[in-house]
Amino acid sequence: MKDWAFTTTIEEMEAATNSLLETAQKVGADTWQQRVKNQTPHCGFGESGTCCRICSMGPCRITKKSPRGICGCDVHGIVGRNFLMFTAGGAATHSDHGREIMHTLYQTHEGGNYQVKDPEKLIRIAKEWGVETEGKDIYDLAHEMAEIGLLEYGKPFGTQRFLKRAPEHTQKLWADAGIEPRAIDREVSTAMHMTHMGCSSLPEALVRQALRAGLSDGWGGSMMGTEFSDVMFGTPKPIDTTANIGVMEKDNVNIVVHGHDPSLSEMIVYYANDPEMIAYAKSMGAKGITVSGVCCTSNEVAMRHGIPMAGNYLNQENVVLTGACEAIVVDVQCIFPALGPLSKCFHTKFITTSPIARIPDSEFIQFSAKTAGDNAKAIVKMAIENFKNRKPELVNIPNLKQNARVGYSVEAIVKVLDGVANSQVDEFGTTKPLLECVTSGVLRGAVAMVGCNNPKVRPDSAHIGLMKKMLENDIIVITTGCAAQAAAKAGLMDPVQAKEYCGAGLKRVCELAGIPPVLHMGSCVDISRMLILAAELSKDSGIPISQLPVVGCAPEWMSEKAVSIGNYVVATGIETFLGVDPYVKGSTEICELLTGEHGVKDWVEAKYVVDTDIDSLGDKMIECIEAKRAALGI
Ligand code: MSK
Repeated sequence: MKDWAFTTTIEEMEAATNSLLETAQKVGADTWQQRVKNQTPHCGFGESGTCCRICSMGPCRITKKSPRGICGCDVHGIVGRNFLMFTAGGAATHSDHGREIMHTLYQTHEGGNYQVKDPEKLIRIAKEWGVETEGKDIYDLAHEMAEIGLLEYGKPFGTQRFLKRAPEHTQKLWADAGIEPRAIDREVSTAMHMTHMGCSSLPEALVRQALRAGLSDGWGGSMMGTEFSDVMFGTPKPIDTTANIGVMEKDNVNIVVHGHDPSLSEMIVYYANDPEMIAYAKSMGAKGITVSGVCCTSNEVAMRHGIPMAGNYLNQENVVLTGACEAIVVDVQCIFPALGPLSKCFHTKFITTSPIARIPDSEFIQFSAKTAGDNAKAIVKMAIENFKNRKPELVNIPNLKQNARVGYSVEAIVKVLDGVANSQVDEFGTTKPLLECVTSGVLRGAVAMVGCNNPKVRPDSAHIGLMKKMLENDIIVITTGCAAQAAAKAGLMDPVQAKEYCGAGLKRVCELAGIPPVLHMGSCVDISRMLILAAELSKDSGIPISQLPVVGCAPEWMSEKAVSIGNYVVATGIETFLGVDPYVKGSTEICELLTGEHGVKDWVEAKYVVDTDIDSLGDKMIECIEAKRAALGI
């Protein structure tokens, strides 16, 4: 066993949380830890997916005594419909994020709040989409691309433009299975239509549409969200930052950004660095301004500006409990409504900014692309003016902090690895050096680890435990979302120390390329970066994605988005390992379709593996990678 001396342990993180929970008790604040106790045990019908409430004849619950709902739907139809609705919720959410980004792109102009920071990338995508770029003003091109991108949501005919990025083999599988996503909104609407009372109850049809809706997210809405965020805010490059609750600074005004859409946080970061604002903070008795983040908004600004990451999903209450948070500013998704009453127990301003996420007990400052600068300035000012309201006796910032190198977009990964092998890297480079590491056995394979925290799993223990296991076995980890923040908090993205924990092969790669063994690829929508990387590896090697020694894993997932992600990762040909059950165990037929050898596996050459025993899940991932190597004869 390796000595993991330099990492922050789960026990240390829990001790920090416990010290914050003491403050919660002192001020009478409610916390998720208490609410989990109040909600336990969970409803068995809900957990197995066997409760149907899509019409008002029920709700119907399936038992041995009552094997069908009032309409006659059996358990497989009910579980399948619930699974599809869950997926549709996730696909809609991710894709609407992408849509907002396209609207922001439409507002870009020279000298404006939003500008084109990566014109080469915009031109590259425009050429890919067959849009004339010669002699065109970059902002005219941005607006044209924004309109075309927005039409991907509702176009009457055709399939998603980005599908062409997939290897031909994958495209053919999708066509043969009838799951090529058409307009994004259509796939979500079709899913909701199919699950309406009196429509589909055939398990196979429901699962097929779940894959299709998922693909409309991964290769549609999410991919647009990622690609055009890069166009506006810059394509991430490796950058050093810090992670864990100790990034908040006692003597500074602390602003915490939380949610997903980088449009807001980019502006907050900009104004928090404004000398005028820093001077104002000093005039209010602070030493400066610290912006840190939670969840995927944090990932976005960490990747592009090195903004420190205060924590992940189940740490969102912790930042308020420090008593040193002047403002928690949120955009969309993964925001606990609990932040409203919690912030009232402290001096913290809880600021909501999106009409999509209206939450009681918050101050609402509607953020829009047109007024973004003024909105951000007002928020930063509000936080500064709140510094004087702190109650010093409640301030407790646990001293936990790790160094992390983040910012591994596909472009950055290709550049660092190709750069090791070739001094001349062309426009996009190649994944061949990475492939050579894999085929030679220096690296055994790769795991894409994604997803949330879920109180059903000891927070971060599955992410960190599995990552350590992979590193010891020379398996490189690419990661996004709250899984990425778990790694950063633990120290697994420390570019100096983390390589010491790897097997000899992975350690050598890290030393040669100057990378940590766990690569931060961004936020939840940035899982689309992983799809692009898998596609490039497949095209560069001539090996179908499903045969590459690569697996996906979401050991602590919780959201609808995660199910949509799971569906598009599986549908892309990547075996996906879950540590939390997706509410389907009530139906043998749905389980068989998702996890059996002759369900989705027959259509897309990959399936789900569900195991709530995390150690056993890790063993299965390694077995799967080794089996793929053996099948390739490497
Ligand atoms: S923030 S969806 S808790 S990864 Fe993207 Fe984290 Fe999951 Fe939200």
